Amino acid sequence: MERKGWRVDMPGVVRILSLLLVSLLLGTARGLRNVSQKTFTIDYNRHCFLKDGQPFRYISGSIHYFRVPRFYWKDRLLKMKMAGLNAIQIYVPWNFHEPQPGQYQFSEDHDVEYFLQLAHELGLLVVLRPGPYICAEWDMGGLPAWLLEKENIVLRSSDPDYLAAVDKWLGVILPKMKPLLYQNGGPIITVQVENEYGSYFACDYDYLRFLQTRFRYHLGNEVTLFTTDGSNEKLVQCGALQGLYATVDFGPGANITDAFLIQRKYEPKGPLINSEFYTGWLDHWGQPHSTVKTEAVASSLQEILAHGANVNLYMFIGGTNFAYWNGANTPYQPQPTSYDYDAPLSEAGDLTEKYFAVRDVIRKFEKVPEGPIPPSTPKFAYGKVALKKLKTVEESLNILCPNGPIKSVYPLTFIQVKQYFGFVLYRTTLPEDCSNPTPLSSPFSGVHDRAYVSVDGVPQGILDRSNVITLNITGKAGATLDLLVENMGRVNYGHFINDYKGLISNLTLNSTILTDWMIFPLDTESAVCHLGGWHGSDHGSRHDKAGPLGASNYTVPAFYVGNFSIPSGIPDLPQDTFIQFPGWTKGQVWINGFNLGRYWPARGPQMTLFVPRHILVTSAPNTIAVLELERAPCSDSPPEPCTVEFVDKPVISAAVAYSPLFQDLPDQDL
Ligand code: 6DJ
Repeated sequence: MERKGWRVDMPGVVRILSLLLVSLLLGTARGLRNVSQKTFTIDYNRHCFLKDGQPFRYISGSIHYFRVPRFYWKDRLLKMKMAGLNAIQIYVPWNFHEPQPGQYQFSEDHDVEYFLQLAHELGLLVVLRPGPYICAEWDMGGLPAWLLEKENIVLRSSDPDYLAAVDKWLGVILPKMKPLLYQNGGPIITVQVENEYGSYFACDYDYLRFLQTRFRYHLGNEVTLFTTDGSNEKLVQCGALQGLYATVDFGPGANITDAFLIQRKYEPKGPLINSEFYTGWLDHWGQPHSTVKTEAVASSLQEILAHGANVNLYMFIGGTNFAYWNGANTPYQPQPTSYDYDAPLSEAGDLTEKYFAVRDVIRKFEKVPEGPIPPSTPKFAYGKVALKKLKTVEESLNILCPNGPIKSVYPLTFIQVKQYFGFVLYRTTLPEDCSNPTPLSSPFSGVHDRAYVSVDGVPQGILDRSNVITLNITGKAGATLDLLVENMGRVNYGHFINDYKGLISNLTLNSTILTDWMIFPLDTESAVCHLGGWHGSDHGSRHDKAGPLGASNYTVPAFYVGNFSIPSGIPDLPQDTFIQFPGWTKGQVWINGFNLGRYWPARGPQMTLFVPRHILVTSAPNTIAVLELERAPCSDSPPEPCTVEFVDKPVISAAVAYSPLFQDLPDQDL
């Protein structure tokens, strides 16, 4: 065959073509090999996961990066690795990352991508649970409070307003997670959709289908999506969906065979998975600290692993509800600052006997890494620090609320004044003379959650969502009535997660509705960061006015400050520590502007708060600011100082004191 100027050499063509074919095949094979190096799938016949084509089971532990300071992320992850875990499980709390609509936080302690990168570098795989709802004893189960701006929104359902907000959020978080999927070279092996959805009243499959579609859209078709529900058929029924792999959760008390049989009803084939095996349990203020025996955890874990099941230990380290992040159960019972959970690693990251017992069980089934386990961090007792009264909340309104109050005939909720956490002060005047004790009431139990009441600066007592809806007050007509209302954490579980805060219904005085309110949303965070600017303080010179009979137990809410220096000449300081509040009642504490959380020794069981060393400085004195809401221990006569004390051991399981205000109500949802 000859064409003009172009001679075709047939054998040569064949050679070139065959070369091309070979390299094409090789290339494809190489490509395939690349893909096959990075796959994480389910083998339905062999009832297991396949990692890069090989049978695999995960033994993971829950850690909430939002409950551990970034400073300690690596230490905790390394300890998890050394326990023999091959994976970690995390939630992503939406409200932590989107505090205001469209305003995102992903840096510093919020840098979830960096956290996952650290896990990856340590060789830990990741089971990702991005919600949008997470439960987790976290404010509103991770849903942002601003969702409640649509008053009748049905959360966790296919309510269009809810879906629109979810869709936007998933469009932010899931694309960040996609490159971190296992098949894309990252650590994430599986992704959970929603969380224990079957426990929620709505049972809305359209909502689950919506989530499934959006997760697939953002993450692709390869990754295994799953659901988790309590090991009870009724629960799994509303939580599971075709196309999402159904898993169960249960603790050491459960019958393991029965629990996995529930999973098998929905997933006849594939890996057995307990997505939350409880190493401990959550706490509430006013109830004894929860513990689960090490032996029970160890023997049950042993049995789960002997079943060949995959398991996640919830929690492996609980951590801390810093600032205002704790959630609550219903009937209203808020959770304390510590989320220790009686887990294998303590709140402060310390190794416990449970840690070693769990490790001993794991090593019967899998290889546990050799080498030293990072030791518990040293703790230091810095001792007592005297605090002085700086100003009452009322005296500090210009600093706490620089834009002034919002005026409204009837009270507005926190959401209506766009304050999501902390405190709002509600002020009006007494419309009638109350020289005799007169009932101030919230007939519909609309004080969410606790109001510290004063008249002309004289403490009157407390109104409380769960227990006290009426309080007798005294004062003259025209006197200033103040209610400092504390949001003690939004309900995170059950039907009633639409938890509005503040005065959510009218107050009456002697059956007359109180009107004409001035509402001060308080910016505690910037105020305590600028304590230097609190001029004109009388530094405790002012005597507290006495309250009416029965109210003398209270002082008006006030800020107290003090400072302490890290001793010199002692190596390796500053170290972690715990702050305790002898004689104090209830409040909030900051060190160097870092909000450590709520203290409530008058109720218990938590008596000390964890103070991680990275917030302490050696170059200058450390500033402690305390907002005491009920009664501080100091007084002029007899002279009694206000001191806090730094100790080197946590106390989170003290006997609980049931205040006379507080009755233990039967559990509704738990
Ligand atoms: O998924 C939930 C976790 O985030 C499961 N769970 C844990 C965490 O909240 S209470 C403690 C709970 N579920 C409520 C059902 C209680 C019987």
